Amino acid sequence: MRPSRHLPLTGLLFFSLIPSQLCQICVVNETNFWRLEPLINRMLNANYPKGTLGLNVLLTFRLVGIKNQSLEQQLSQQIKEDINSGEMELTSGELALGILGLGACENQDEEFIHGARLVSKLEAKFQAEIQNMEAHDGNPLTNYYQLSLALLALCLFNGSYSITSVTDYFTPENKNYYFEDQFSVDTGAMAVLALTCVQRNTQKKMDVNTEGKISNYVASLANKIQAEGKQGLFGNIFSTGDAMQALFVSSDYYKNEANCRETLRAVFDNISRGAFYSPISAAQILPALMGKTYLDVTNPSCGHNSVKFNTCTEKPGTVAPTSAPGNILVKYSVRINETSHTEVTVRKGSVFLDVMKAAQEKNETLFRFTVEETMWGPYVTSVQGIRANNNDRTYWKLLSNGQPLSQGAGSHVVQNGDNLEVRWSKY
Ligand code: B12
Ligand SMILES: *[C@@H]1O[C@H](CO)[C@@H](O)[C@H](O)[C@H]1NC(C)=O
Ligand SMILES: *[C@@H]1O[C@H](CO)[C@@H](O)[C@H](O)[C@H]1NC(C)=O
Ligand SMILES: *[C@@H]1O[C@H](CO)[C@@H](O)[C@H](O)[C@H]1NC(C)=O
Ligand SMILES: *[C@@H]1O[C@H](CO)[C@@H](O)[C@H](O)[C@H]1NC(C)=O
Ligand SMILES: *[C@@H]1O[C@H](CO)[C@@H](O)[C@H](O)[C@H]1NC(C)=O
Ligand SMILES: CC(=O)N[C@H]1CO[C@H](CO)[C@@H](O)[C@@H]1O
Repeated sequence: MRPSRHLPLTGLLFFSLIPSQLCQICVVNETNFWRLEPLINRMLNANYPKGTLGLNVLLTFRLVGIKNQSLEQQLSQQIKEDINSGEMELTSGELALGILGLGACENQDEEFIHGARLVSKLEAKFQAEIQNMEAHDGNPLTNYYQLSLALLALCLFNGSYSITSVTDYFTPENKNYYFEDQFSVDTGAMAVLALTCVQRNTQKKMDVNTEGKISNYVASLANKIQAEGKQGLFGNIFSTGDAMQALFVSSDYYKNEANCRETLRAVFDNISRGAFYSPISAAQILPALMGKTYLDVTNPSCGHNSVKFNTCTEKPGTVAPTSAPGNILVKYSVRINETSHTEVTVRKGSVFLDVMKAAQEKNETLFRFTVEETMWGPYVTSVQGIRANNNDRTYWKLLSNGQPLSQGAGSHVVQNGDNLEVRWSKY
């Protein structure tokens, strides 16, 4: 764990070295690099029909230093075009991810960030989130995962943000860290990264009182993340990458080698079972496994690595169900105040969304629905014409046999006899 080059230890340099040294705690070693190849191949072989769908992937490729010029260029080109066309309004989190990805590890896209005034646009979006909270009972336009991404990008790219807003809105008790009273590990982790950046930002002078507050927030959120730990995972497998990053920068947890081994074992196990099938899930876990955090995006060490991966670039089969012969019968219901039931027959290997489509064909009035394409796949936005709304914290919750799904409608494979449900809910 020695610094790679001997440079004079000026005060400033010393400061910038501390964080990166703290990060080199729990990293996959050379013997195990092959285990990460499925993650990289998922990202390489996916399609990114919209710029926003590749945001996390661009950031991850640059941050961990996987060099693939053609994909990198395609992804960065797409996001730039999306931004220039102005056709669709980016959310705060999308723009923040765009800035982090475009600006990661000092590359030519930095000119675009300045030219298109992306940082001041993000300042406005951060403000708009806060205004929405003031107007709508403390509910942001999007969510605290995105608010945290926005704060992080502003902090790393010299944007301005008000310290008072930070201390007012990021208190660990804020309801936006919780969904249905359950602490959201992903959300808390992103906030820890953002608040840690704010803490370390020497540009912004803070009084002792404010400094103390922010370090209390960080410590408390890190504790909440650790409290959600089980068998090395935090929250679930899909939040563990973000949680690892947060713990790298905010706690001693991974200084204990046993903790590191336990997490890596669980993650390797999940990789080998194909759990990180979607490129976004691969993109969210890979940085932590290579000892990187989003705070490293502006570090001189960003993108440096000596790893040679064996990548394979053949297109995988379609994500659609393997056309196994035979049909299965499942129950499906839509629960609002009353419940509408039906039974549908779908092909073996079908996903939740196929069931929704089959039900819709049976009775359009009861079972019509809409989805929106997101990085995680199709997000169910309305059923029976009733739309999810962030101002009211309403959403369509997906369940199977009474249990909430840990994947979306486009990914969750259904089994014969399942009792599937979409439930009008409040988070
Ligand atoms: C905020 C959030 C929510 C909010 C979204 C509304 C809001 N106020 O923003 C609420 C609480 C409603 C929610 C619901 C669900 N969520 Co959610 N959510 C998140 C979270 C914390 C941040 C998403 C975000 O803003 N990302 C940043 C922006 C820039 O990216 P984005 O893709 O454009 O964001 C949009 C989509 O992610 C979408 N969205 C949110 N959750 C999900 C889940 C799925 C499967 C899809 C397709 C889309 C989607 O909402 C975002 C805002 O519009 C992520 C954590 C993470 N690691 O990403 C989990 C996460 C994406 N959610 C997850 C899940 C499982 C769900 C549910 C399926 C749970 C359920 N059983 O019903 C439902 C979605 C059901 C549906 N209607 O299709 C999982 C997905 C895992 C996977 N492999 O698919 C994640 C990763 C959490 C986790 N660690 O398990 N979610
Ligand atoms: C790499 O890590 C594994 C466990 O994660 C360990 O068993 C092995 O000894 C390590 N190898 C080297 C070369 O450090
Ligand atoms: C980069 O990725 C593309 C697919 O996205 C692939 O066709 C190409 O061969 C890759 N190049 C290298 C050098 O791995
Ligand atoms: C932020 O500002 C500082 C000081 O002006 C400068 O050294 C640094 O390069 C800037 N960072 C970015 C990402 O623009
Ligand atoms: C459900 O019932 C409550 C109380 O009767 C009513 O206020 C609400 O509007 C109903 N919700 C829907 C979506 O119909
Ligand atoms: C759909 O369900 C409604 C309510 O139960 C019923 O009135 C209608 O006839 C059904 N339509 C079809 C096409 O079955
Ligand atoms: C989908 C999947 O493989 N999940 C597994 C991830 O690892 C944990 C701990 O090893 C298992 O409990 C999950 O079943």
